[in-house]
Amino acid sequence: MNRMTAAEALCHALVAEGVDVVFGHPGGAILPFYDALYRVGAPRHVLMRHEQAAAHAADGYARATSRVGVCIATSGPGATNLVTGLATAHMDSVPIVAITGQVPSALRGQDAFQETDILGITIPVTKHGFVVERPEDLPAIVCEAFRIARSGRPGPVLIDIPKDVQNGPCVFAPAGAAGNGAVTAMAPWRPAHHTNGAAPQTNGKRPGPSHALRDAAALDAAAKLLNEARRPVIMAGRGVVVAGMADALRALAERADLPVVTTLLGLDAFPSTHPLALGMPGMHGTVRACRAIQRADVVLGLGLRFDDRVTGPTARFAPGAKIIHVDIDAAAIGRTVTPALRLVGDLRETLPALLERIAPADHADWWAELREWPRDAAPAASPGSAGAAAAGPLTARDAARALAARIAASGGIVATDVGQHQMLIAQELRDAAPGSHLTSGGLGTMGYALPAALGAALGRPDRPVWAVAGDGGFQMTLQELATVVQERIPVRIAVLNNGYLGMVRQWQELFYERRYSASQIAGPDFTMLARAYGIPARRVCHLAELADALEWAERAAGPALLDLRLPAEENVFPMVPPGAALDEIITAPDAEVAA
Ligand SMILES: Cc1ncc(C[n+]2csc(CCOP(=O)(O)OP(=O)(O)O)c2C)c(N)n1
Ligand SMILES: [Mg+2]
Repeated sequence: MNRMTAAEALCHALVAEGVDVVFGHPGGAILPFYDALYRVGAPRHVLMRHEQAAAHAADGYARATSRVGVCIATSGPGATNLVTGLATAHMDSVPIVAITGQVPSALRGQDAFQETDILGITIPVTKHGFVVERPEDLPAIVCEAFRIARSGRPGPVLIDIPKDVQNGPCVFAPAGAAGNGAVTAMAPWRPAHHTNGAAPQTNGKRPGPSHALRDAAALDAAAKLLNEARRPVIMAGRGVVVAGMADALRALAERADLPVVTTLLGLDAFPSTHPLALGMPGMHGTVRACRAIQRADVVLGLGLRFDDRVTGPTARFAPGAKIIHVDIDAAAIGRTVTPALRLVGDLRETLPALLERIAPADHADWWAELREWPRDAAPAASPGSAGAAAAGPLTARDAARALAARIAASGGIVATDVGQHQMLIAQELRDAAPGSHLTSGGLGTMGYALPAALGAALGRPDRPVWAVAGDGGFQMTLQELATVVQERIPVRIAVLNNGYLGMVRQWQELFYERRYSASQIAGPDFTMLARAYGIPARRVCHLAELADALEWAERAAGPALLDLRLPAEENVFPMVPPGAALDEIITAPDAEVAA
């Protein structure tokens, strides 16, 4: 038992949760915590240049490590700057704990300097929020916040602490803390009727079989549907990655010869070069994945939301299929598509239970049909044309392909931003290991890549980490180059620089008769900018120079930046036009490929 201030107890409580690094930016209302941090000396603090980036860094750290990420901000503008990052994490089920300072209790409700109701503002974009009213409550609240963030369907949790409460007396007993273990190891089983994370503590023990048995009838029914299916398809989402069940998914698919589609956030749940892999579904998915879904008689959805970018109009989604939707979040089931069967539960329970019930099968006729449709988004360049292509300008497709190959070959982690480059990397990345493809899928947050990569690099110092951003999104958070330098974070940065808000321009070209309204975007010379921050940089204009530049960046001892100059008007295909059904997918006209 140690007497101390609540601010000091907060430092100790974070350390007891296993937190090794926090991302934040100080200010008046959080100064007691920063003073305690100075005196306690732990956890490590990374000073971010903007609080949005602090939240993205915590998010990138969490996705790459399967641990809880932590971000810190002062009251008022510091706290509101976190909101986009919290919403990003909330949409993609990423466990983070955000700690905000608040004006002293006596001033609350007076529109005091830098007062804002951050709890109220963040209710729709967090899993839970706390205001700490009494200093002695702080350790238990921290413990509870971490438990909620990582349990069930993970998500962001806010802790708002008035300044006087931070200064108040507190007793800290470390025994209560659970340890910032992997989400997969710590998340307790959540029975179907709990929807807000309020599951009982299990002290990290795996649940017994009784819960699974309760759903035995639904599991039997799901297995029957799958065993009798002639054209089955598995759709796997981020839930498979969160649950750490990529191996079980593979076992299930291989046992019954089941084709596997992986969503943008589930790309790292199943190896993309596996013979059973169909690729990504949805707006920029593969023809094979999209057509398979439309022809399927049974769709098994595992840990995904069936969001609109994946389904297109739900009335025309998988028209011949009975859908089995398996998810830990009961509220996610039936929100968009109407399943024939609902299975609420933890994939660590439901997947093995399903596997037991699935009979070996062979779907040769189905595969004969599936193989008629291309699985690659774009054909590989023919060997004869390679020389000509190398001498010509670098295309976005070639840049993404080379980057993805390099990152995969080095066992790297990639954080992408939002836009054309994001879709190209998703299409080109091969066999990403779980936790190695980080992107803002649900919210589609530009500016995510650099701070997320920075957080991932601190969480996984053993792996090369790349930020791949467009020239538009990069300009939203490039101030974090200073953080990268100050903290000596060896993140590699590739800016896919087409001089446009490329994805917006693509829509304007295809659907607004080329009226490029506000989509042309100027930027600085990114190589000079990087050097101004102290980061070595290279510009690449031709494919022939790319391999060398990638190798140079990979070998750099610290951060490095590549400015990849691309043609202005290249489009990303395949594409399901907005409002169209998945089988109305269009592929690139020849002229596009050459453009
Ligand atoms: C914060 C935010 N603002 C606006 C958008 C809308 N948006 C989606 S993609 C895009 C263009 C991205 O341009 P760039 O970063 O250059 O990437 P590119 O598409 O050119 O690869 C925009 C503006 C968004 N997703 N996020
Ligand atoms: Mg661009």
